[in-house]
Amino acid sequence: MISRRTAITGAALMALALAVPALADDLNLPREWVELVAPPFVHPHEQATKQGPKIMEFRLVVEEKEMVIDDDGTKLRAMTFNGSIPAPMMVVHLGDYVEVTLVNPATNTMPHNIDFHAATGGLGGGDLTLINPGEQTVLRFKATRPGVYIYHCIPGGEMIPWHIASGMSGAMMVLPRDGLSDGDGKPLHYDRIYYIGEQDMYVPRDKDGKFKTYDSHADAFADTMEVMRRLIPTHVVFEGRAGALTGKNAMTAKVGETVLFVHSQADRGSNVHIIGGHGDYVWETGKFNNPPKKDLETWYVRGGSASAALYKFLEPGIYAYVNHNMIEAVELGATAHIKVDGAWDNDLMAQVRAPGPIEEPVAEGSSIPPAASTAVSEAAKSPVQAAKTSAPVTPEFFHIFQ
Ligand SMILES: [Cu+2]
Repeated sequence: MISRRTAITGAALMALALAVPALADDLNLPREWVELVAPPFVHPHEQATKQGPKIMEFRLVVEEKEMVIDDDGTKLRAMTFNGSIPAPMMVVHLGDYVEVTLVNPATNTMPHNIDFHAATGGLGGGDLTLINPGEQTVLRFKATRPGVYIYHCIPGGEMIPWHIASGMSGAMMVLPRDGLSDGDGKPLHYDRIYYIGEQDMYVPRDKDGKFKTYDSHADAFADTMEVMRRLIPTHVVFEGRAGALTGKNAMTAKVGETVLFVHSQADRGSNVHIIGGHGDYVWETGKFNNPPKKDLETWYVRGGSASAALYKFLEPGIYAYVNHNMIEAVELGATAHIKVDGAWDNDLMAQVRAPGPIEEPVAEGSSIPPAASTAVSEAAKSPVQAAKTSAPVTPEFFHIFQ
């Protein structure tokens, strides 16, 4: 298996030797330097643009380091672009040129490179960007297909799955120049955007079942590969750590705001679901030349891809954003929260009756005893009171999803 994979990469490198791409000519286009930000946030960008194509400049610095991935202090020998898991999201427009400077500082121990799924040719740039510690390289490619795409390290052989599972993936969004649309010509806009990168992780345990720590990446390699080959993750997390987007780190929004959620998974598929919410418009495969699906409850993010989902929040509260494989959500870490402020809409949901003792139905055709009718209207007030104070309602599921 491993030698075959290596052979695949080797064959690609050999083919490349026969067709070496020329060094880039200068393009007579304006340049824009983009300062990347750590997920779940995304750098400022225009949704639709009247400007012509540009050269969009980005810088990614590889960091090999140890990172804590849960509240128990479990440590991963992580590898990252720009220090975060997932790597930062980049946004460009169709027809722009993406120019990425990839830096591998001398303090690192391994070669790294980058494969952009949005790019065409040369292993997505992997063949042109493999650099040793102490080197840097610059890759340019044209963004020719609109959509959300992942990018990841692809250094060859079993280094590929190891580097990816250690954190080396991120996302790029190529927006249509006139912005998103519903597929029937209606423009779609978002008030906020969040990028959620999901990653399965495989931390070795000692003979007592405790997670092991290692002095170096090299020390961790053999044990980690052994756990990875069994395909049973010890962690499935958003933003590199269980709880990275919960509690005080929850994503935020307001009632009436439309939020674009970009979700990537470089390895395994994921079943994205917002508990109590929906996807109004979902590009499940992430490609904007396909019309979005409407009113989805859950959408599938294929391993090695990203999806984009647009949702307008209609009720306040704490929403759980999960991988709806609930084993992965609750036991392995794939849960985030979205704290939504605003007024409660009693028409969309109300508690008709607060929990109480079971009573025998007395009135024919009704399960509610007439004597309880006053209690019913009293109970129904609780969401209304929340609306009056504009305090965020905390639905029951939030307590369930601690
Ligand atoms: Cu790498």
